[in-house]
Amino acid sequence: MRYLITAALPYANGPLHIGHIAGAYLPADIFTRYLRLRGEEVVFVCGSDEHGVAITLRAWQENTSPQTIIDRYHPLLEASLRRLGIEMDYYGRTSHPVHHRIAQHFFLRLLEKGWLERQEVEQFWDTQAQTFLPDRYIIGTCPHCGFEEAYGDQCEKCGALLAPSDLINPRSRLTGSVPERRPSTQYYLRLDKLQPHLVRYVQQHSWKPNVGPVIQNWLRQGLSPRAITRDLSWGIPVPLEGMENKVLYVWFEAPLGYISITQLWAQAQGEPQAWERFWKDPNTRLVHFIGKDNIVFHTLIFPAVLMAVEEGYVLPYAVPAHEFLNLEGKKISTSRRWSIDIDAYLEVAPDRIDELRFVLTALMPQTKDRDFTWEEFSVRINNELVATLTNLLHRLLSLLWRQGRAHKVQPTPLWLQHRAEAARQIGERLENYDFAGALDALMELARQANRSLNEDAPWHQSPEKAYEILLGYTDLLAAMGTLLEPFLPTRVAPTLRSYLGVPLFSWKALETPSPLLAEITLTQQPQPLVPKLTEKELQKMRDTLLPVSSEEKAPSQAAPNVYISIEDFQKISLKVVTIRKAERIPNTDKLLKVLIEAEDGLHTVVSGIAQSYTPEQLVGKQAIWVANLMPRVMRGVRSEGMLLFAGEGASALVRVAPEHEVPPGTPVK
Ligand code: B3M
Ligand code: ZN
Repeated sequence: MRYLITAALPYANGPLHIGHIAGAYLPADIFTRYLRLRGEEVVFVCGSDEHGVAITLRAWQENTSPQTIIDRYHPLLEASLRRLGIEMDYYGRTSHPVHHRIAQHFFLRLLEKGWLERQEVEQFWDTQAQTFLPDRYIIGTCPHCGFEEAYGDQCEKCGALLAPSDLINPRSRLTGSVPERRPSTQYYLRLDKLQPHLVRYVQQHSWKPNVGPVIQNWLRQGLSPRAITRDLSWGIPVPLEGMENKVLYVWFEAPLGYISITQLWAQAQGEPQAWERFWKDPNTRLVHFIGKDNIVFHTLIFPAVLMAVEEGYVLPYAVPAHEFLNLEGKKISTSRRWSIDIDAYLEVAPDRIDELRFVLTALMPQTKDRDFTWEEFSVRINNELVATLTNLLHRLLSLLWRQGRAHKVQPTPLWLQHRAEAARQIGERLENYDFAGALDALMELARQANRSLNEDAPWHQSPEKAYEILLGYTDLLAAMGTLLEPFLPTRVAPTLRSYLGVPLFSWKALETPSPLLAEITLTQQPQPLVPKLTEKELQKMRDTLLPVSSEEKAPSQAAPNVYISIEDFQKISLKVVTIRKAERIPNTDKLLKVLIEAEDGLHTVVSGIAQSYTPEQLVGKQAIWVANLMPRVMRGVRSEGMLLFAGEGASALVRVAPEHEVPPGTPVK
């Protein structure tokens, strides 16, 4: 079989975080590596998504151009993916002329084939910023639940799908001004007419349990025509006269990036036509790794476009979408700074890349959201990766080293069966996109070996018998050099192979119960493959990578640098309070329960400051209190509002207080 593997094209407006890695890039990489070991023909493409409002907005906030933003992030994204061992054949970008050409060609072809329709619509115009506003950059009051900060496409409070014109008191997120309505012309893709073809396509494929229902839901509601042009200056120009200042909708053109990037790959291979083998031969399996928020675009809209152009393109064979990875119980959000960025991780722990891959595979949100905690990170590394797997390998390697360099490979028939069976099971699970399950099958093989080694107890045997026992595990050691490769390819698997002086074997050989080779020759004295993670190391990672206590981070609607109106600011009630009592909340390292006095009596606030202040240092002091924050329960304590501290990093916070004491409850304005 031939495979074209893709992973969602990251927006070139910021770094990737661990959720992106666990949700798309890591599974795509594991899958690709496995298929290569099977000897399949595979190409894995990815690249930067360089258009769309997220990038325009970022540029606006930083008072620079979209080009500056993408030129900064495009190389960074590729570099960090590569350092994580994500082995893409080509990392492209959607600002490339080849991509622009393909996207414009697709648009014209859809027009020619009658799948597009022109519509006059009313859109919101920001008079201060002199730009049309995308739906998401308009906020206002939700007509369903009264939430005052609902976005123009959806209310985050009640979940209702909205159009900007549904909002009461709409205003621009860019400038806070009241937008004007202006007529505009857009092209719509007739998804309604394509629906019957899509229904057939969807029936002919099998979908993961977390993907199928999402598709069915869209189809049940009935697809409606969808605008594929936008009034924006940044993007791929609509190739028609009279459509100046309009660009192709990013979700129309970005998936076409998979095609343009395959073309660029083919060119780089010196075989410019090779891309067609991957896109136009029905023997190719096109597999898209994405996050759950991208499902509709990959399972319905992109296939619709591919079929509608009638140019013989293959359609996605599988769309293994992942759910979300949360962080310490809360949704990851870069704008709210509740995130572990990959670049930051690579900086703090450059030698712990396979360890991160291991944990993210074990926690992969395959069918439901999962949660990453530092606690679990360290337990998975020390108690599983090290205790079960790499200690075993190190133990075997060291025992052998003591006996000399060259050793016969003399597996028992039983162990050949175990190894072949495990390889089959890992492969089967990977082919079903069950990455955590595959890793577990690998760990089960290690557990089995640990048990049997402890039963054999070579250390209690005569030297000859002990050595014979040891030789029984040499085939397993050699096999591990390949079995680990899809999961731990940046350091652990290659180091193991280099100690043993063995090559990568084919997966088929691993599935066959006969010895992989006749002899191994150790090359050097083995060191532990994965050093235990120390408390100190963990603490450093925690402090640098996630400095803000989760409890402190109440979701804020406005991203940093987005202007808010004076009316919005006036909604926040700030008061000076006096701290009357403070105590640590048991079993937490950051939280204090603080009793404060305001003009109306005492209130309790849970504050993530225990690494910067002891309770004694606070009692009797004054602080600034956000009084009207929605109360919430944390660790069983009801917290009213929030105390303000300056600084970054849980251990470097400084209390903010009035210059001299004022009566408790004095407002701050
Ligand atoms: N640029 C990334 C995202 O939605 C988006 C994926 C495009 S895949 C063609 O997070
Ligand atoms: Zn609502």
